Amino acid sequence: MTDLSLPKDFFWGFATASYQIEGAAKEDGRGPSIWDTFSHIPGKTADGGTGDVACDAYHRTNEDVALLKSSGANAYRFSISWSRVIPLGGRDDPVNEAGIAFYKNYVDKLLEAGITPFVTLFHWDLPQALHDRYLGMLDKVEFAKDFERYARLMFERLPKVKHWITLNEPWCSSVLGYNTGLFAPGRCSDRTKSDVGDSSREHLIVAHSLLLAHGAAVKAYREDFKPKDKGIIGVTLNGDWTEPWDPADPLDVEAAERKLEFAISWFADPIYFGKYPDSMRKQLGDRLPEFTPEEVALVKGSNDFYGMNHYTANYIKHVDTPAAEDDHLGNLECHFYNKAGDCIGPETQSVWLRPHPEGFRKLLIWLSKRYGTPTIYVTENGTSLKGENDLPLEKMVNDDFRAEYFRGYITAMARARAESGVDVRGYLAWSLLDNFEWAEGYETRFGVTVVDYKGGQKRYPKKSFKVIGEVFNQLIKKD
Ligand code: PNW
Repeated sequence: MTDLSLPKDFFWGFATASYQIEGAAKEDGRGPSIWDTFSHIPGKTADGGTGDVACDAYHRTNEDVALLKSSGANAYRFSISWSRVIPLGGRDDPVNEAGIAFYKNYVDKLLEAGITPFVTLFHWDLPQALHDRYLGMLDKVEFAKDFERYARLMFERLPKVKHWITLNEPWCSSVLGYNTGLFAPGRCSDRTKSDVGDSSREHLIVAHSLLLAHGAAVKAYREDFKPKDKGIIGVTLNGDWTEPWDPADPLDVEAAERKLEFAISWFADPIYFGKYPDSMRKQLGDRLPEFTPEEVALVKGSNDFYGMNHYTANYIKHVDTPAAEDDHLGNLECHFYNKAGDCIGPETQSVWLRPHPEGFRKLLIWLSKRYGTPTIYVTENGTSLKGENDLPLEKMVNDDFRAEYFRGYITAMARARAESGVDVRGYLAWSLLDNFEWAEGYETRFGVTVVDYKGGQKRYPKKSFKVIGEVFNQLIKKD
């Protein structure tokens, strides 16, 4: 048996995001984000849910830090609401000191509790004013400048933060926001869903802008803050593992690899190699933007670490017809069953998510090989549970399915590290709390803690909350 132990300085804990937990949407000068607007449009979220109140985390700093501390975690990932600190978002717009004070206090309280903050600057909640002003991420020049100014403000005001994440899952901002239209701002070519948008192009433009904004923020940090503050900065990318539907069919094998490139390398190749993957150029032609030499200089080499969000896996089947103009997958089909009839994993509450821990191990190795053994922080991993929201509270806390998910996934990660030399140094489970699950509203829960939305937002740790701590306690070396 290989020794699966993790080093003493391994970070583990939980993750959240501002719009999903904070609430206090109009308090202390916060301006609206595109998610405030979108979630208030009838029909855009499953249960009509919005982030107006969410988990009321804005008013519960002490309670939530105490909860974290009781878990034994030594790290916590949260995101900053851009429109809480710069209500109109832009580089010449006023700063909201009350918003800054909230995050400053959060960081101080975490550090006092011995918990290292991992701070995300942009977890999808673009200030609405920037969307109104110049269509937000569709304008690469304006967006990158405004993002850089916002990033600088946070670097300057939160010097105790040593782990910065520029963007969360730019794939989701791009594809779900501008191609399928399922997420804010909901733009797409389907005129029954949106009056505006072009699903064949806009997501590609948005992705390019996000990469430039990431590059600009990293450059600013490295030049003007890193020398004195000594922190590190990187981007967080999502990506599911893929297996060929028919492993004997070279076209399925190729399609499985292509799916990884369309989802992950779309962002990671520019960051590590300075160009988009060939498979994307081949399918998308000149709809895929080109990097100018100045842009390459900004984006290439802009990761101190790779932030990895990972949840699930799919079987991939190639298709013989030419790609549709609005295709974002790489002209292929995703399946839960393969040719032999094997199922990738059991159902959850999320249509896109089925547990398959072996895929986590394989993807860690794939990333490590392709990108030259980067330092990896797993910035999200977790699951929903089929029907969890319909259970009474006493049953909701017994989330054995989720506890097993975490056991399987954490062990798979430890194996990738021990057996294959993957340089993974931290793991943050999604999520500390049940929260606003975007288009799924409050019907889908991802928390290791029940939030009793109807009972004064009280928190009740689930079994998985404890199990994650036990697993890391066993794995992390004591001396
Ligand atoms: C991530 N998909 O989102 C986000 O970073 C979190 O904010 C979110 O709550 C969590 O995963 C659980 O969903 C995703 O449709 C949302 O493939 C949707 C997808 C992937 C990731």
